[in-house]
Amino acid sequence: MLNRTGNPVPRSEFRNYLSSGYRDDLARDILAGMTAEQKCIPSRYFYDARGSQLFEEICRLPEYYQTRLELSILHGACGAIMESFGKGDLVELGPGTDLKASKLIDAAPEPEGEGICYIPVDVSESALAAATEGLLRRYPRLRVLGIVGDFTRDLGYIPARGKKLVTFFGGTIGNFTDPAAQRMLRSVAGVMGEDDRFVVGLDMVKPVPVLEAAYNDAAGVTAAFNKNILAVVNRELGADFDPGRFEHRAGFNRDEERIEMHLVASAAMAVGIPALDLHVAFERGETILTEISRKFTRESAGRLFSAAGLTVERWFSDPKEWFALAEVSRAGLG
Ligand code: AVI
Repeated sequence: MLNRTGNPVPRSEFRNYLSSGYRDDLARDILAGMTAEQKCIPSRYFYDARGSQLFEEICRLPEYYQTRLELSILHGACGAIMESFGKGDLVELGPGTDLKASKLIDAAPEPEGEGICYIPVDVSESALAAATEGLLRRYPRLRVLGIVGDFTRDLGYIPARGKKLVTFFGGTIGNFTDPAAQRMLRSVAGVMGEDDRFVVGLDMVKPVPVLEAAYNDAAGVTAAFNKNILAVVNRELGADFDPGRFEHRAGFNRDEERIEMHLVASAAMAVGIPALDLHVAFERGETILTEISRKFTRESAGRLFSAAGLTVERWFSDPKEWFALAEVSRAGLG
């Protein structure tokens, strides 16, 4: 394709909208989290280079059914999803690998990515590059607009034009508290038009032993992933957490329908965080909450969506309904 001056239009472009620094956010969150009654560290800080590598390992674990199930559900659903989408902007919030986007692009009515602009949104430019390189090679007509930004606050930068299919895979919506999930879903609803669709991956409520095994794998990868968050705080804020003196604990909270992941102090200790001029005292057995992972039913997910102005149009799931993709539209338009 040529532009007005006769030069070829580049097929990919990246725009960086990251505003505040990662370290400033971390400092603010650690100060709040270490002075709260239930100490906590937000789960977004798991994903430094080592944490992202450990998470990829988790996705391949026999106990961690989610990634495989979601992919097989998408395999069965992509034809129907792409038939109604046709072409336009394919927005992926927090892309991991290029696997899911390529399933969708393969199922598009037109070949080679014709008519599709893939718009991945992620805080990591290298994650965006990894997610898009292979796609550009595989689909010679695909265009890419990478948005380097935080999908919890930067969705306003997604161009308002034509038709959109927004995807949020991996069950990550479950890592948000209800108010945070509401804010995020509302901001997605805010960029959707009448014919646009939003496909969200949801991990569903299932037998507790299956859920708990997925977060307590025999190889100890999830434990290493959990403890790595302390290494992140040490590196970025000069703290002296000793990961060896914390135990990994993950269990299902039936009332809240969520897995809660903690780091448990195995002895009383004091931890210094020089960048915050803070000393944190731990009693033996005291915990740091590092992650919640909510599990849904169709009813609880429907309530979450409708409170954010979204309506479920279709469900896709495996026969046991252990994982599901909800295809939602913006309610009340049209
Ligand atoms: C990214 N997220 C959906 C994962 C989950 O299952 O909540 C993160 C994870 N934590 C431990 N294992 C995987």
